[in-house]
Amino acid sequence: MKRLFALLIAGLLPLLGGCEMVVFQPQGPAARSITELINWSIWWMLLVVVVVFALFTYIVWKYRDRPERQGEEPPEEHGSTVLEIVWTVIPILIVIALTIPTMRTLYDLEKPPKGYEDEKPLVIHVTSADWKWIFSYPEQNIETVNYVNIPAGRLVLFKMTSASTMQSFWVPALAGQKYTMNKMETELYVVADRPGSYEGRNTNFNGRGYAHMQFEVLAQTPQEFEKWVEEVKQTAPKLTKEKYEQLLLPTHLGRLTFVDTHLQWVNHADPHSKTYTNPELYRGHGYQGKIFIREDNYKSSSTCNDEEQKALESDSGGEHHGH
Ligand SMILES: [Cu+2]
Repeated sequence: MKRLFALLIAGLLPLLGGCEMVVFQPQGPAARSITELINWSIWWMLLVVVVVFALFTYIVWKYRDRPERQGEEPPEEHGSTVLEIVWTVIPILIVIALTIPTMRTLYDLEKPPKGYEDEKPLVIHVTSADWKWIFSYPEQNIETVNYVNIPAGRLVLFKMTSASTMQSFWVPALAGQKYTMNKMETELYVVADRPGSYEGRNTNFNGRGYAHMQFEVLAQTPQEFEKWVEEVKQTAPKLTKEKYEQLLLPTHLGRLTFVDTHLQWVNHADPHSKTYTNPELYRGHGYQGKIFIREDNYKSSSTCNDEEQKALESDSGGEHHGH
């Protein structure tokens, strides 16, 4: 038995060693405040677990069957006001202790982190498509696919949207998860403490390519970043409209780099933008992606006939009201 237990432990140790708890190793102020909140919550949960298990053990031990009791049962308690107050007030206090820091953190995450309030952010537009991430640097006039370089120690503002279905942007080492949605914009402030490579991924299931919808955030020194921008400007091909439409097809792509950004033709965050969602590509479970047809103006042409169009106009499903 002992040997079995030792074997089990020996077998589990490498698993634990290989497990990177990236959420508990924050590399920026936003992720740090989330980690602090998680730790705070874990302490309170531990307190509850410890108290409950201690009481359970004590009660089981205290009221165990003993020979001198001879099957005698302890008296039942009825309506103890003191106990009622105790087990109502304690949970309320715990909920308050969890709620206040949670709300404070959530609201703080919407703003630039402390110490960066007055800094002008580097704005990077994030466009998610099936199944890739497109990053546009309007100021630098360059665009990347599936990787994004940022200067470490500088405030970065990601303005995020989706060219198609809803996706979710998460770089656990740097910030919390946030959704990207077509025809609307979500914002995420990020600062990386120091240079390093961080993994980002989509966390919202959106079809068969979902699992591999990953990207790298490379935080560089400001000098390295400037050098990289210059290099891209000199060596990368120009982004054309045809090339961009190809990018939006539901495919996996490696890393790509371009001069110019797609923002000159379309900003998918604009409520009146082209959706670039081709309903034929969403033919799942025997249904075409109906909610997309109505507003679909893929390449400015309608793909459905008049009857279909009428049927869809009377159907109010699929409306997306703002948040
Ligand atoms: Cu939405």
